[in-house]
Amino acid sequence: MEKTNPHKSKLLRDLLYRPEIGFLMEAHNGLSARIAEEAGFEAIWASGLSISAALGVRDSNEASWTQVLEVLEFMCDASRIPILLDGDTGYGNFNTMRRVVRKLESRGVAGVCIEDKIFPKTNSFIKGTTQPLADSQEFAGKIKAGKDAQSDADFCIVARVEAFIAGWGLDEALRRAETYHAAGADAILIHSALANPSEILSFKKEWGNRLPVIIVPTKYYTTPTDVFVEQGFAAVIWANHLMRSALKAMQDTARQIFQEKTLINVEDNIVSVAEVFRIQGEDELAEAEKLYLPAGTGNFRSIILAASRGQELGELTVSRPKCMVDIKGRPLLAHIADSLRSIGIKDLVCVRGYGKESVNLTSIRYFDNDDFESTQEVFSLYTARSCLSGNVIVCYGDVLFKKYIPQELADLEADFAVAVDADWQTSRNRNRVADYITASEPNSRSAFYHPVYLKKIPAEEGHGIHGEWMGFLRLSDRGCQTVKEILEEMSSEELRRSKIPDLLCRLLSRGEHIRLVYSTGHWLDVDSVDDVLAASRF
Ligand code: SPV
Ligand code: MG
Repeated sequence: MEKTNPHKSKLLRDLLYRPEIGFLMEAHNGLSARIAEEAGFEAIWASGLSISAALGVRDSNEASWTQVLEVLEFMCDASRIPILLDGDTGYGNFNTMRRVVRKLESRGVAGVCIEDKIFPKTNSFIKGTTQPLADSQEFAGKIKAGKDAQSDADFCIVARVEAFIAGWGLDEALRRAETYHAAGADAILIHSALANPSEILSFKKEWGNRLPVIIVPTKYYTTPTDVFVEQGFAAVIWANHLMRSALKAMQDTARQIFQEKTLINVEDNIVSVAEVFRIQGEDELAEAEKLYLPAGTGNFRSIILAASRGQELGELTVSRPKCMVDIKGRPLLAHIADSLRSIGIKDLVCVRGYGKESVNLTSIRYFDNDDFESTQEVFSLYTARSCLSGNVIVCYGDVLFKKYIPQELADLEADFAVAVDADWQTSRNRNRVADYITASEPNSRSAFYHPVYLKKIPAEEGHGIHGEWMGFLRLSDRGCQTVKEILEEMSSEELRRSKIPDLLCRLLSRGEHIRLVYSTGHWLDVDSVDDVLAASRF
């Protein structure tokens, strides 16, 4: 969607001056301009009648010329083909005309047509014969002023001769056309309100090819287009037909919905909302977002694995699973969901198992691992494998964490990434089960500046422990596909007994690189009654 196309005026000039006839379709706003272009038209007639009608006013200069200019700006932005503005009488005298031309050029309009009537004008089909014509010398001065004002040599000024409309004959039409030619007009528009083409044909016969001649067959619409081709007209303007067809469609739809008080019978007769988005260019915006926006988390999904009961919590988990244990008045899962949402992850998926009826927070999609007693986390993930696509953060349903931890994972451009607590000794002192890891290097200032990778999980004695895996796994779309492949490769026994660290081992043995982000503390997995108490202080 180019804002301005420096070649638009050249395209219009070429259309008018080439031997073959050209066709201009009326448009009156950005949408109809785009529709005209998509239909295949080479140029647009920015009709005064249609623009005023679309604005809900009369074709009598009720909309000011700067308001028309605003409309034109949208039309130019929305289309790549040249626009010839129906500039009425030029909206004033020669001085207004100069200013109009400069403004049109700056907006990317390719040309303007002015008619030899008096401001404020009246539409030619409203009591045309009673309409006074402009003094031809004064009108010629307006054309000359416009030509002198343009800075783009290709910008076209079309002189519209209204002699037939006003009830004058061929001689007056020819005399005026010649005066405007001499003043510098680039083309003549000869208008007629007859239901047959006799006036315009007689004009063309006498005028010959002194300047290109444009016609508007709104009233003599039954004339075959071949006639216009044969007589050598430069261009035909279909002057108001998008506005009139839209008007009919809108009237019909409005009446029908008003009468029937339902949309059921109209839906199939109107375009889909998707078509509206298409013509608005949503695709282009989506592509641009990929180029210019930080990846963000808006397109992330999180899969929360929360099928186990958490037997270690004793009585607390008799009637509900660990993820629903109360922490400061709300279930643990609600805190997890809040943290993920706070970094922009809206698509939350939870795999539940034990006490699944009680796991019922809203705005979370649930999958059920009904085999929770005899399976481990990988089986839960397998249950939700249909959600393994796009950017995903897999996490446990029993972990409290500061939101920067998943945020840092999301910010990494990696197919696989895990969060690791470098302060593992503190938790080791608490004598609890933990997944210790070995990394490509220990946490340090330098680790902050370049990529660190997971090397072993569990850490191998001798290689040293560099941290504790916190239960987060970030996957890109390719990462998701790889994990799905591994899940499909696993025997059913492997699927049932594997934990996420087993999955990480398989990724490593396939030669995948797993990025690692260090933090120190700022998370807590709830494994004991003491942890629940600690969680309340978290
Ligand atoms: C317009 O489309 O606004 C025109 C053509 O000026 S006509 O309505 O035929 O005068
Ligand atoms: Mg008009």
